[in-house]
Amino acid sequence: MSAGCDGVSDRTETVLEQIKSAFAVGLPPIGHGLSIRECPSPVLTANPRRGGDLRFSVPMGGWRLGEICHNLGISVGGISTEEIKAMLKLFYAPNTCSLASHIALEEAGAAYATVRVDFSRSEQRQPEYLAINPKGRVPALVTDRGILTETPAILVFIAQSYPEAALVPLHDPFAFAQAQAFNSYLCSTVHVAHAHRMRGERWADDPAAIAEMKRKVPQSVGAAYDLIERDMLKGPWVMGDVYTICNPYLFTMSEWLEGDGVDLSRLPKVIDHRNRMSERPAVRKAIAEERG
Ligand SMILES: N[C@@H](CCC(=O)N[C@@H](CS)C(=O)NCC(=O)O)C(=O)O
Repeated sequence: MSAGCDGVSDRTETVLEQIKSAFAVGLPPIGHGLSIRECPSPVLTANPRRGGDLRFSVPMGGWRLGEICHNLGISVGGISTEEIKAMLKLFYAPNTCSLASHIALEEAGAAYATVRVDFSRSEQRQPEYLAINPKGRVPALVTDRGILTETPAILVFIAQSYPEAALVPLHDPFAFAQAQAFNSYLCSTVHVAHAHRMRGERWADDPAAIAEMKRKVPQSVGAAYDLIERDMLKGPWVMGDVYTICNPYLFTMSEWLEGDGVDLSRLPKVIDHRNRMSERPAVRKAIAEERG
């Protein structure tokens, strides 16, 4: 979905005032068009649109922006309030697995909003977020039909919702299952092995046991990556020449390799894949937005 700048109504300032009071935050004046981006603190800023799709990224609870606009009966950036309400909203935290879904949304050309969940303030365990995802984890994707969790499911949802982006072999049951098998392995084996480094308290109370789980991570994550390197990553992309939803997911996990203490020299294909991924505009954009 894209919208020109011309559609911003005269009531934009009124709307921003409403948003300001709704979130008790300060807003600078805006130029043509409207783009509302997240700031590190709970402050909204409005910037001139850089063209392309409407994006807004706001603090926790800010995803109600669409509803506020709807209640005010206005359109933002030429996009109808119904469209804003229907817009996908990704709850994410920087440097986590939610990056895979963020990249996939970009690759798909989806209209979406992002909402940062601040782990440093344990927002993932607060009632406000647990109402969105009772698992207390990111990612969570709010759709017009309900909320989705679990990265492999979200990635397939994105791929099927935007078939023109061809992010999965939709009409080839075997190839589709291969993509699912790869992503399932990342979700159920690689990610879980990685989590033993910082989330050992999920599985044990004894500090010695937690320390032991942490100590094992270079070995367990390394073994999983040996398999990916040797048997699963076809190259140049995961499934060969065709770019699929497996790639943002592998890239996201591969970003953790150094932290997990895995020897990169034994993973030339994985590192080549990571480097190539990091050049893609969608990847750059998602990362810049999460770190910005
Ligand atoms: N199986 C889930 C795992 C989600 C998950 O564990 N996310 C981590 C970030 S990578 C999280 O939210 N951790 C927060 C916590 O453990 O408190 C998926 O693939 O989406």
